[in-house]
Amino acid sequence: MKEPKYLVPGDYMADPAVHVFDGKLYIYPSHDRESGIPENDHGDHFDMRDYHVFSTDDVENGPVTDHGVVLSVDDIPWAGRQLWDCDVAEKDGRYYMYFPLKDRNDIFRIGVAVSDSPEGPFVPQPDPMRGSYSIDPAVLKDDDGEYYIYFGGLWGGQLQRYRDNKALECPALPADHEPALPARVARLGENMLQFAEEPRPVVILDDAGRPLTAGNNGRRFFEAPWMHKYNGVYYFSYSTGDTHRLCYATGDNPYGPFTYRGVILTPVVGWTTHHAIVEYRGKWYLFHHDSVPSGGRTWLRSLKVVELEYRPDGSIVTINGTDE
Ligand code: FUB
Repeated sequence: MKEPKYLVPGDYMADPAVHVFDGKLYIYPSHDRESGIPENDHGDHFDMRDYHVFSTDDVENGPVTDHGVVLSVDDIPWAGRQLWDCDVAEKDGRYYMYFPLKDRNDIFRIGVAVSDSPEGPFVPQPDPMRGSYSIDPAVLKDDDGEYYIYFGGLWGGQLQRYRDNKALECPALPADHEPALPARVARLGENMLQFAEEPRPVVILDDAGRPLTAGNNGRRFFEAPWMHKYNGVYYFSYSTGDTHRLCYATGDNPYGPFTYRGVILTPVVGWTTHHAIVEYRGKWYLFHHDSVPSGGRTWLRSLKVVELEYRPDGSIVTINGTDE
């Protein structure tokens, strides 16, 4: 596959989470819409209200099926506003959707909704996950059958409101020379509905073994965590937010620490960048989004896919985004 391809040209979809279930590829995106809310650093303009599920069995040439609305903000008992990036994991034939949503106090929490099918519909639990906060959940099913949930996002994603899993009285970003705020990871409990442990920091180190600093915003974590394994190595990838890159770091276990390795995707048209990395039928793909079709409106994003290449040493070949 030489050129990137738009997957859902008829609608605005973003933040793809992608998995292979029963041999088919399932895409779980955010559903962007025009809300009329002015753009700001809190992300109020990302005022999404439902999720659709898409599937295909031919990423490069095949049709993409829209399975319709599978969860709506109106069905979530604790809902305030803003359904942001979700992910779905399968265990024992049931499908668990993890989604960030602001509660009625305008605090992001992570909820779970359950289905018997990867196509949904998903039925939400009555309450958010205990001890959950911030945004962008992404779940790894590890080879030993354990599941790990990664999450977190700065600025509008509210991660700066927490330290050691406790809410601060005043949100605070670290000084430039201090370690950057990390994403979080927790093993999921047997029933997939709660954390099995206190979330831990996902630390990213530089080549000298020092944590990346907050001032290193070309490399440090901002939002959109994703975890995949390639040749037994754990690849933690993420968006750098205000420098608009997708970067990655590698490690030898799901908790890290991870060592910074490089840039996967340079900036795209639009403010946010977000992704999933998946192997399907022997090839690796980067699913992501940009705002080209909407003429650069940052809150109206379109889903894309492009093939991803690894070098023999396990490094990823950088892909050029659309903002050149
Ligand atoms: O879609 C809203 C937010 O924008 C996501 O949660 C972030 O990752 C960014 O893509």
